[in-house]
Parts: sequence; structure tokens; C-alpha cells
Amino acid sequence: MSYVTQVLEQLKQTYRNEPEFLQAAEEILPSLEPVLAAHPEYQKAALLERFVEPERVVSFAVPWMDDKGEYHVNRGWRVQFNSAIGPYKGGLRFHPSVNLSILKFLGLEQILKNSLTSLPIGGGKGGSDFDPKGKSDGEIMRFCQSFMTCLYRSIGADVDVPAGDIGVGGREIGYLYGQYKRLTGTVTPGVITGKGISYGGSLGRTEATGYGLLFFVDEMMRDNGKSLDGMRAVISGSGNVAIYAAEKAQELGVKVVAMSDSNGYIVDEDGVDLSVVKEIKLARRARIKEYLQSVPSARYFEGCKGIWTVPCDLALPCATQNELDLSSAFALIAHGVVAIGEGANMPCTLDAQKAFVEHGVLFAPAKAANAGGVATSALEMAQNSARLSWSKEQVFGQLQSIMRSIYRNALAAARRYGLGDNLIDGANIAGFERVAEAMYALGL
Ligand code: NDP
Ligand code: 2IT
Repeated sequence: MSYVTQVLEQLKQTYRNEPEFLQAAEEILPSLEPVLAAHPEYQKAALLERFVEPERVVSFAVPWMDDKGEYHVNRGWRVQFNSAIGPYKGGLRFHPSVNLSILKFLGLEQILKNSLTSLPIGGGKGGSDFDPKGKSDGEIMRFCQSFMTCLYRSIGADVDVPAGDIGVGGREIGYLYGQYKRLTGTVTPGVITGKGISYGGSLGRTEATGYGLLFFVDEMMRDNGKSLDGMRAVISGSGNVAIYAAEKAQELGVKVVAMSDSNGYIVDEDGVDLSVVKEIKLARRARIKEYLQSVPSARYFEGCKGIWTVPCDLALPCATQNELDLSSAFALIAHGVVAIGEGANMPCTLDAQKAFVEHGVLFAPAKAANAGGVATSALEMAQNSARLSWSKEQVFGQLQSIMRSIYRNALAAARRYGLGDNLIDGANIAGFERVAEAMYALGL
């Protein structure tokens, strides 16, 4: 049994109750076989065993009071996974499904994603099983304040730098940072990213994940002699990532015909009017179904999965993990899909990924394709350290060049190990090589 298989089998024993974490490990570890074969010293240093185990996990109770004066308690965590190349870095997710398995899968992915950016950021993730849906502004503020009261001792600009993820956007980051500032009596904007521009945020961070995804996909298309211009796209989700992916796609000449939320999806054959989606989802925090009130010619369907039966050239899953399974993959392939760009983290199941690759569909894997958000977070940290702020043009210029390098580095890593143009393996390898080198150099 190879070293990689031994570690993976052990992991499956130890964490059999953590399916999402094991799924991420099963995607990543086998890709690393050739790297570990080329570096026998890594096995001696128990490098892989150390890589799959978080350096530290903080877990806490988050008590808060609703508007009626009733008390509630949610669970909160921060997984500080790997700090070999920089302070732990990664988002916070507030969603009722959040548990340690999900945060560990996200944290493991984040280590490699952050490494791929070439910037000095380690991997971490956190969040709570709190459900922000239907909560008032005051309830959200009190919850965020309580969450930060539990977390602030464990983070710091040179220690661990959270940001947003599902259910955590600009409003929540403001409340979280405000409480950190109050508790520590310091002005340390570099402790969290995704901040508002008036108090230390970076221009372009809001758009960065979605724009970065399109920069990556555009690079992949060009490299394969194809163009986005004139393509038809289906984009799942209608949150931060989905909306700005749609915006950049439209700028590049793509017609976005469908988008969704956790209740259902809309199809607009004339091309989705993003200003309507933004008004519904960002301004009013309402349901995407209401799109039909502004655009009566569009159609609405209940349920999330059906969106993948809408014919398209380009599919961008930008909602959540495992939202695109094997049957959805076959539906997309049957309709002649040309490319998949993963905006969400691990949106395609392992068998769906495999089906796309086997059918020659161009596949941009999440940890490479959605790295633009965290890359721009690192640019926000750099601006905070320098006490400067850069223009939008500077930020987007850097973002575009980072996304292109990620594409080239992932492709080069795959080719170096004789894996053809497989970006899934290439991204895993390119991300891992840097972390492994640092972990080895730093010793036990
Ligand atoms: P948001 O909270 O802004 O939006 C999430 C969107 O996905 C919403 O439309 C939501 O619908 C939908 N959604 C959430 N959970 C489910 C579910 N279980 N089933 C169906 N739909 C669901 O989050 P983001 O846009 O920030 O994040 C989306 C994905 O992108 C996540 O996988 C996240 O980890 C990943 N990501 C985010 C980055 C960032 O910078 N924000 C960076 C890199 C990756 P509804 O409105 O009904 O809740
Ligand atoms: O999954 C992700 O990369 C994010 N949610 C962004 C993390 C960050 O620190 O900006």
C-alpha cells in the first residue's frame, strides 16, 4: 500500500462521521501520489499525516438574544488548518448545515487554494450553524458581536484572518470587525477581510471571486482555442459569487440564461437582467422567484437541481457543495456543455467531476477557479499593512494576473507529472508542493 493510500485509509477510519471532509481528502490525496513518490523524505517527516490534521480547532457556544427577548445558543468553530506559508486565512460561513466536517473540508481546500495564489496565506475556515434567513438587522448584529466575543482571542492580523462565505457578507464583516475593535481597543483592520471601503476594505474585493472565476475560465477557453463570446451560461446561486460571476460573464459576451437560490431557479431566455437580481438578492434579501414580477416573460421552477437540465455551453455552479451530481453532469453533457467553472467550493460530486473529464468537458476546479476572492483578501491585507489603498484598476489588474498564473501553474504541474491537461490534479499538486516544501523546511 502506498504512503498516500495508508494515510487516506487511516483518515477514513478516524473520521468516518465526517463525509464532506473525507470527500475532499479523497479528491486531493490520490493526486499527490507522484509528488510523494518523488519526495521519500516527506514520508519520514510524517508530512501527509500532519497535512490532513488541523493544527488547531476552536469550538464555542454562541449565545444571543432575538428581538422578542428570547435567548438562543448556536455552535461556532474556527478550524486553523495549516500555517506553514502564512497566517490562517479563510472565510466564515453562517448556515444551519454548518458542522465540523463541512468546515474541515473547506479548510483543507483552502490550504491548497491559498497556496495557489502564490501569496503568503495559510489555510483556515470557520462559522456557525446560525441561520441568518429571516433575522432582523439587530439580531444579525447581536449574533455577530457574540460570535466575535468568542473568537477574538484566537485570531489576529499575523495569526488568523477570517473573511466572508455563505451567509457572511459586508454587513456581517462590519459587525464582526466592530466588535473585535471594541474588545481589543485597537484599530487592526488586517485582522479580517471583506471590510467596507470606509474602514479599511479593498476596492474590488466584493466582485473578486466571481470576476476571478471568469478570468480563469476565459484563460482556459483561450488556451483551448475557444471564446466565451456568444456562449450561453447557467449559473447556480444568486449570492456574492454568482452575481459577480454573471456580471463579468455578461461583460465578456456571455448570455446568462438561468440563476437560482436555495428554493428554485429562474430561466430567462432573453438573458438575465442582473440589476433585478441584485435588487432582489442583495438589497432586499428576498427570494429569486420575485424576478418574475419584474420580468414576466421569465420562468420559475421550484427546487435547485433542475437548473442543470437547462441547455448551456458553460455551467458555473456558484451556490454550495455537492449541488451538481452525476445525473446533472450527464444532463449537461447530453446538451453539449463545453466548460464547467466551479465558483462554489466542491460543488461537483467526485463522480460528476470524473464524468466531465472523461467526456472531454473543460473543467476548472474550485480551488483554482474561485481563488480570486481569497487572493484579493490577501491584497486587502497588504494594503492594510502598508496603510494605503489601491485603485480598482490596480486591484483588478493584479487579480487578473494572479488568476492567469494559477491556471498556468496548475496546468504545468499536471504536465510535469504526465497527467495531461487535468487541472484537478494539477491544482492539487501545484498547491501542495509549496505547502509541503515549507512544512518540511520548518521541521516538526
Ligand atoms: P452567499 O451567501 O452570498 O450566496 C449563497 C448562494 O447560494 C445563495 O443564492 C443561496 O441561496 C445559495 N445556497 C446556499 N446554500 C444552498 C444550498 N444548500 N442549496 C442551494 N442553494 C444554496 O455565498 P457566496 O456567494 O459567498 O458563496 C457561494 C459559494 O462560493 C460557497 O460554496 C462558498 O464557499 C464559495 N466561495 C465564496 C467566496 C467568497 O469570496 N464569498 C470565495 C470562494 C468560494 P439563498 O439566497 O436561498 O440562501
Ligand atoms: O472560500 C473562500 O475562498 C472564501 N470564502 C474567501 C476566503 C477569504 O479569506 O477571502
